[in-house]
Amino acid sequence: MTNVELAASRTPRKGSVDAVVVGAGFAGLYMVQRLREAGLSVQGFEAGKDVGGTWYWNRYPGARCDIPSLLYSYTWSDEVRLGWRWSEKYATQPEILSYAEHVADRYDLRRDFAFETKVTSAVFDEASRRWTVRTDAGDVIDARFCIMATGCLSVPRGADLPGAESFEGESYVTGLWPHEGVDFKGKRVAVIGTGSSAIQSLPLIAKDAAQVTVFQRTPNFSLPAVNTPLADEEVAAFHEGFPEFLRMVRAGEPGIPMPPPDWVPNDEELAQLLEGLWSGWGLVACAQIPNLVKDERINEAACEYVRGKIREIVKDPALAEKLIPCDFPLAAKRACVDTDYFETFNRDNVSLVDLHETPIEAITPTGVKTTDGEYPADIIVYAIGFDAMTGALSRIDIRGRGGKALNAVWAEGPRTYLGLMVAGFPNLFTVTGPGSPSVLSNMLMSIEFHVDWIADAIGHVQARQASAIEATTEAQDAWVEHVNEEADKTLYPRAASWYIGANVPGKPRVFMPYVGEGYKVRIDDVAAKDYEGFEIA
Ligand code: FAD
Ligand code: N01
Repeated sequence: MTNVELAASRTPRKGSVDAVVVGAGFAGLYMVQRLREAGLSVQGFEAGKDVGGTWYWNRYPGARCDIPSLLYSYTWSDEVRLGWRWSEKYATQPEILSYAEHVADRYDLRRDFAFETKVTSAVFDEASRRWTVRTDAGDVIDARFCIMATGCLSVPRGADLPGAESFEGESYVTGLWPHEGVDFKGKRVAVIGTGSSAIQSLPLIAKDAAQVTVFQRTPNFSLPAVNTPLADEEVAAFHEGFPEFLRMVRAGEPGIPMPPPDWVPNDEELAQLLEGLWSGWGLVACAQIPNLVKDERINEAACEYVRGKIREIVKDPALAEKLIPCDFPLAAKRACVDTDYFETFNRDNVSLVDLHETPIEAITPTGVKTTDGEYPADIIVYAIGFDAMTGALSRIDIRGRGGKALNAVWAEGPRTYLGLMVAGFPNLFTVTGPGSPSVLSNMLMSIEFHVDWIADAIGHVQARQASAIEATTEAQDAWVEHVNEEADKTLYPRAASWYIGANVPGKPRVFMPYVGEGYKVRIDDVAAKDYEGFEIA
């Protein structure tokens, strides 16, 4: 049933609540729980049929987390933590989805959500200082607070290549994968894209398909997951160290051992750190290399290390050179964590088309046509990424004071205070919004930090018997400047990545995540200083 059909099939909700929460991923689920605990009435909306967000939508073969599962877990419920046993170092999508479902069951969170319902608009009324939220199912809900837990990577780029609609075979988008799965057996498959989604799915697709052609625009850095089942001892050790881990992350420390910031490793030490990249600790190993994304010498050494590994793995030297990334620093685009990605190119049924040499001209009814000719396919897999960080917000007609549209205010790129609120939009919060570390962190930690901060801020507003909290323009301007300054100290802006919106034609190019240190301490400090930079009316 489409959302429009669904709208006709159920009675639209009307009424008043304290808070609306949009999204039932890890952010929306915890947000609802915190607001309920504070005694607020909540209405949640979720476009999907059930909870899970990212892990509900991204069901492509091989989908897994790239942060070790024990760390990619909520910390707010001891009962959930101790009652859940991850089976592998990097859990699969079905297991992570079961975890989200488990939490929803345990806290009966579905009760407050309307599923298969997209929020279409949120309009602030200055007189009442309340939001009116409308959905594609005809709901009209009035709320004091509106929390956008809409996700940073929740709007997949569709099959938008020229001629895509003419393709007569099957086509799939990794971020909207069918629940019943896809049968690749005996099929000729075209995979477009070489980001994390393609890198995770290619090895499994290639095992089933008759033949796979990978269409690569930019080669990518990928580190081996060396995934293993989790041993009881590892789990026990994690739980034993958990209080200290929690203390560290709550104190704003990264939660993993980090090198001293001023340590400049000598060649021998650096060589040892680089070996870590192939140890199976992927992004955690990257974090161990001091100034990896600040120091060109160190970054280039890391790039060369990975390039050397690709040359070792891929048997055909010409093919290896095509797979080697050389035009952006390691980690300036999110490094991928894979199982047998480069090895898969040694298979007889896998070939690579380098789109830098021969760009795609069009999708045809029977395959993919490049300047070099046509590659016939039965199935096309689009692994071409997301309208990241602002995509979900920009698809909702959000209007703040004076009827100003968020899309107009953000026409030159997103501007927020702390990634949490936007000047001119009182009582509207963004969980892991642009201007916060979000996608450059273990997202579950960032989500918890934001949800806790938002719940406390709402509690503060209520305790003062106030009706609105809003970021001041001055505080927002200063924060945006600081976010940009911090980004400019790094190598991040050197990659044409989705962090700067470079993957979506026409999107303003602004570096969106916050890369400075001590973010959690900052937002706690702002709250402790009576919400410095916010006006409470
Ligand atoms: P989401 O999980 O994206 O949930 C947002 C929800 O909001 C979605 O379900 C969406 O349908 C809903 N929504 C959006 N707009 C509307 C609307 N208008 N109306 C109604 N509903 C709406 N991060 C890590 O830290 N580690 C990882 O290992 C990791 N792996 C990832 C793997 C994949 C394949 C992807 C795509 C992302 C991964 N991420 C990872 C990032 C991941 O998005 C976050 O870790 C986390 O799951 C985000 O949770 P969320 O609740 O903020 O957003
Ligand atoms: O998307 P991407 P993704 N024609 O944007 C190419 C998280 N995640 O879904 O680099 C041809 O990274 C594009 O090429 P280029 C993680 O945060 C995590 O893979 O723009 N190709 C690129 O190769 C990740 O970073 C996991 O030149 C086109 C690819 O498509 C984020 O989600 C798994 C094209 C898109 O790569 C996004 O990952 C999955 C076109 N028109 C996702 N347009 C984990 O491992 C784009 N491309 C946990």
